[in-house]
Amino acid sequence: MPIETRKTTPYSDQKPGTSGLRKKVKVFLQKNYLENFVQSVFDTLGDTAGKTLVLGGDGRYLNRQAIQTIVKMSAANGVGRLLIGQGGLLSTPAASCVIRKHKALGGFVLSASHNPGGPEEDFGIKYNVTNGGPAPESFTDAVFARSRVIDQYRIVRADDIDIDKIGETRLGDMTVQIIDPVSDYAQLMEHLFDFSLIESGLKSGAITLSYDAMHAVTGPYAKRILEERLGAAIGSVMNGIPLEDFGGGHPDPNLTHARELADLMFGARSPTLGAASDGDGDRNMIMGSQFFVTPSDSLAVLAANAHLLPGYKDGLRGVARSMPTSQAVDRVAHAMGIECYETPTGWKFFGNLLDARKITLCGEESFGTSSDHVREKDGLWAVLFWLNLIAVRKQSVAEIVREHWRRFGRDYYSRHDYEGMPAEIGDSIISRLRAQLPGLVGKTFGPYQVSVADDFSYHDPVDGSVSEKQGIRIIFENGARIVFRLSGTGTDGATLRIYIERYERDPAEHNQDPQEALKDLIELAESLSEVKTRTGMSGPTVIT
Ligand code: VG1
Ligand code: CO
Repeated sequence: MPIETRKTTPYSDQKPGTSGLRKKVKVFLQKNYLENFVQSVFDTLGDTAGKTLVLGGDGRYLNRQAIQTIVKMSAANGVGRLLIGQGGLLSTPAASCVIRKHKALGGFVLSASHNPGGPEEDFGIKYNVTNGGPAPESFTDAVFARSRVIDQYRIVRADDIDIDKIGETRLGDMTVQIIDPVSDYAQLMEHLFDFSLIESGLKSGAITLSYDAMHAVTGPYAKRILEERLGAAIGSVMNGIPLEDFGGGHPDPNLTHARELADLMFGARSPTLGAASDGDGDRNMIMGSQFFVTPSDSLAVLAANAHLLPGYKDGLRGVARSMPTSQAVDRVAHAMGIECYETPTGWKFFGNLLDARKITLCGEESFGTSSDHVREKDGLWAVLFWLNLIAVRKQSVAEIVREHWRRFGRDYYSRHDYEGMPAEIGDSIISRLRAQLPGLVGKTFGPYQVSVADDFSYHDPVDGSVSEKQGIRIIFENGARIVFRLSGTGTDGATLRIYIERYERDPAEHNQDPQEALKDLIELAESLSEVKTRTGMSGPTVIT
């Protein structure tokens, strides 16, 4: 099989963001754009001779084509064995599971996650390392540095391989195994949760379920696990066929983009549990009948109840949340006497804590929760967790959350996104806020006195690495917070994210609309950042 070394010229914009390299499809279609990035990963990895890699994606436009390119480049770079999800599909958590289970060196996950797909939309690629998790910053920085000087890549000249038929083939010296994308993952789930209890709840009709796969990768996983294995009624999985353009929508599970599910859950005949996942299956939205669970609350509830589930019966070692995630889980950790770590946004920061066995559960406000079973956030896992919890506690979602608030207090929380502003304006808002920080401490705004104002920097307790400028925090004496940061996953201009939270201990005050409960803090955040005047936008584009 002829291996070709082809000349190329570098691009200057291949810096991975919060989660891999995400760009418009048109950018990826530029000559050698994908090849440069993939070769930069191989060059960073060094010796891959005889090693196993995992490959799959969320099925979006360009997925199949990119897989063929990576297959041929893997063969040319000496990879020993490639495990590919049938049809080129692997959800992000399933890829993590497969890397771990088959002791692979790592893997490529092709996804732009919750961003829309199609010829005019987004594509993405990320590399996951041996622990199954996203490559740490030291690795992605090295890949970026390499991509800026790369002048050649290696590829074999060969026909495309058949990625739709399960089985083993060879490409030169490399073994290619097309695997069932669901089975390893499904087995792992069965091990963590009480499947027979969930099954009897679903089969008896005591628990009903609607799961929106949003035409993205989790369709086959959800059908196999929820409907076929656990006996949820056929049709419980909505939009279960992965489409290259996700049916034209944003595969982003929130009340704005998962409208169909939200309407159902707030409607008259709502099921016990409503849930949705994103493009690559690592996010989850949880709803009960007439009830929305904020991701930060979901993490706290899972932490408080984990011991009730088979996979976590021995309790939790510790927990972690990303900095902008609400402090609800901190209260649970405190009550349980375990450590709660605060990391920057992005799953890659949890990897070290999980590997060092400092934490068992972790999560982000952006609809991401998971545990030490993989090294990614895991959408369906969270759904199964809630199903198991409902089956054990025999209570509704709303009852479980309200009881949690009574015990721990409620952390009112909301995130306001201002999407699609020019990058310079986004940068100027942040730098202006940063400049204001030293003068803010001690200042009073209505009932709020600033006690801390800084730009979050994280000192990894495991490897000692430091990540700076991870978000502007304004923390008040009473624990309320406003956080500002720019998105690192968008592909259109800049997105400013404003995170607002306030704690309420008094159960009599637990039934407010978060937008009302946080009104004064929201106004303060808008005036401190001048977001409306500087962008000309009348309000956020998405509120979660
Ligand atoms: C967003 C979320 C972050 C999440 C990341 C990847 O990043 O805020 O919490 O880890 O997406 O999620 P940013 O930089 O745009 O705020 V996924 O499901 O898109 O891989
Ligand atoms: Co995702």
